[in-house]
Amino acid sequence: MPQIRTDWKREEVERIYHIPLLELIHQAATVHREFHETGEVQVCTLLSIKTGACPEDCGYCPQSAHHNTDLEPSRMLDADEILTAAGAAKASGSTRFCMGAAWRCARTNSEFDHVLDMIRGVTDLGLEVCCTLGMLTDEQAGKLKDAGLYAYNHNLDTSERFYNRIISTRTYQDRLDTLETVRSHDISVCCGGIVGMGETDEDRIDLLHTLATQPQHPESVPINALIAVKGTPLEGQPKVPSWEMARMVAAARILMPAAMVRLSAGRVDMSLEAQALCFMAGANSIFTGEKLLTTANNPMDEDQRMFEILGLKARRAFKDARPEHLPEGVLAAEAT
Ligand code: SAM
Ligand code: DTB
Ligand code: SF4
Repeated sequence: MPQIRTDWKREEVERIYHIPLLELIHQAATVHREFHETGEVQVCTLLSIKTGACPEDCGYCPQSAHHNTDLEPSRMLDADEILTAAGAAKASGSTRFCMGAAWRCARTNSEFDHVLDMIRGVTDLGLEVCCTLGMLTDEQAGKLKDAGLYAYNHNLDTSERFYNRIISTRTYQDRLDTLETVRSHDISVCCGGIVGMGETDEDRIDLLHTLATQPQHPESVPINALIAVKGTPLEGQPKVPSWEMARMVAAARILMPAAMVRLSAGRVDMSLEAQALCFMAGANSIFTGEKLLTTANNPMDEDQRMFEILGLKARRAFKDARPEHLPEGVLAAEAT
C-alpha cells in the first residue's frame, strides 16, 4: 500500500499531473482500490442558508455583491426551512448536509447562534454536518465544534499566484489561516478548488501541491468545474472539458489517497460516461439534490439511474471518521 505523504515535491506533482490520461487514471484507480471500497460514493447535499450580497469579490461567485447577477439575495433561512431540507436530503439518501452562508467571515451574533442551533438539529438527524461560512476566528471555530460540527468547507480555489487575479478582498494566507484554525479544533477539513477560471496547468499543479503538502491532507477535496454565471467577471469562460476534470481528480487521488475526492460543481454538464471516468479516476463523493448553492444540479432521478447503471452504492455517515472529529453522542462504533 502506498504511504500517505505530505512531503510531495513540486516536480513530483508536476510529473504525476502530466502522465498520459489513461495511464494516470489506471494508477489513480489502483490507489483508490487500496484505500477505499470500489463503487462506494459519499452522497452530500448543499443548502444555501443565507444567499447573496456577499462583501467579497470572488470573480467566480454569483453571490458577490460586486457583481450584477440575476440572483435575489435572501435573509437567513429559519429553523423549519433548514431542518425540512435536511430531512428531505436524508430521505433521498444523503449522508452529509452542508450549510453555506454568503459571508466574508462569520460574525458572533444571533445569526451565528442560529447556525449553532442548526448544527445541533441536523446532527440529531444522523447526518454529517458541514458548514461553509467564510473566515473564522478561533473562538467561533470552538463554538462550531462544541455544537457538533463535523466538517468545515473552505476552498483554496487555485494557486496562490492566480488567486489575486480572481479575488482582491482577501489573501491566500487568510484562507490558510482559517484552515489551520479549523484543524486545530478537530473539525474535519474540506478544501479543494475550481478549474476553468483561466488558470494554467502550472496553477492547477500548484493548487494540488499546496493541498497535498498541508500538515494533514484535507479529509475531503472538492474539485469544482467553474459554473460561468452571467453577470460575473468569469461569465465568458469556456466549459471545462471532462477529461481535464478526470485528470484533476486522478492527480488528487494519487497525492491524497485517503481523502474523499468530490466531483463537485460542473457535474451538471457532464455525461454519465464522463462522470464514470471520474469515478474510475478516484472520485468518491458527489453533491445531489436539485441545487448546489444557487445553481442547478443534476436531476435526482438521473443520479439514481447513474447509481444503478454504474453499480454505485452510498457510503454510510461517519464511516472511517477519526474519533476526535465525531460529534458528542455519535459513537465511534457507528463510524467504522
Ligand atoms: N462564503 C464562503 C466561502 O467563500 O468560503 C462559503 C460559500 S462559497 C460559495 C463556497 C465555494 O463554492 C467557493 O469557495 C468556491 O470554490 C465554490 N464556488 C462558488 N461559486 C462557484 C462557481 N460559479 N463555480 C464553481 N464553484 C463555485
Ligand atoms: C464546494 O467546493 N463546492 C460547493 C461547496 N463546496 C460549498 C459549492 C459550489 C457552488 C457552485 C455555485 C453555486 O451553486 O452557487
Ligand atoms: Fe462570498 Fe464565498 Fe461567494 Fe466569495 S465565494 S463571494 S466569500 S459567498
